[in-house]
Amino acid sequence: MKHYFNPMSRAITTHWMLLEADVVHEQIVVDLANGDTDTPDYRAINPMGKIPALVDGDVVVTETAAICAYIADKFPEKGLAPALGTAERGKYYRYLFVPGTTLEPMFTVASLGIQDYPAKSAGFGDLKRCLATIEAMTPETDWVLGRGFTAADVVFGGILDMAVQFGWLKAPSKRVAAYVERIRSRPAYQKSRNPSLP
Ligand SMILES: N[C@@H](CCC(=O)N[C@@H](CS)C(=O)NCC(=O)O)C(=O)O
Repeated sequence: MKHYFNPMSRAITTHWMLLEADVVHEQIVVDLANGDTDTPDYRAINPMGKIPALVDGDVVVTETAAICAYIADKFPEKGLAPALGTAERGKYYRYLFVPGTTLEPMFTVASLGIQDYPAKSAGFGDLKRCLATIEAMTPETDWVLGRGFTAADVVFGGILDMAVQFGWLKAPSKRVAAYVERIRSRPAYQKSRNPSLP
């Protein structure tokens, strides 16, 4: 399995997921500044020219959340995804999709100071509703699906971690701050940030 990665990119989230699942993989470090993703070979993997990307034999997966979901499903014995067809699976999908479709675009628009846009037709709505969604979806204790940590925590917790780190969330509530702390205390998270850890 090849993981196209750079430590200063969203690929830290997929790397963290690979470590949570304890998956042996080939880490291919991509230099974005050097145009490594501007080549025909890389564009054949991801026409967007973006990382992360995962190549597993003939299977190509791009998009952070899709890669995390793919890894969780490929290694069901790791218990990082609820079973197909369960109520938990529905909830799991919400946590996988809301970061990339809604929270991230909102944080981008907000950090650029853009206010004059049609919030009712823009899929990400407005900042007030996104902040209310974060608050409502953040678990008071443990993980988003209850006691068991899943790929949904990597994706949802990953975006909240970045939002706190980069100041997109200006005043995280106690609940959000505590969840981010739980995320950051995971050994796989720490190893993804500090590869010299055992
Ligand atoms: N929606 C994508 C976004 C990926 C993305 O924007 N990656 C950035 C690095 S964090 C990138 O590769 N940028 C290089 C470019 O756009 O040329 C995902 O979640 O994986």
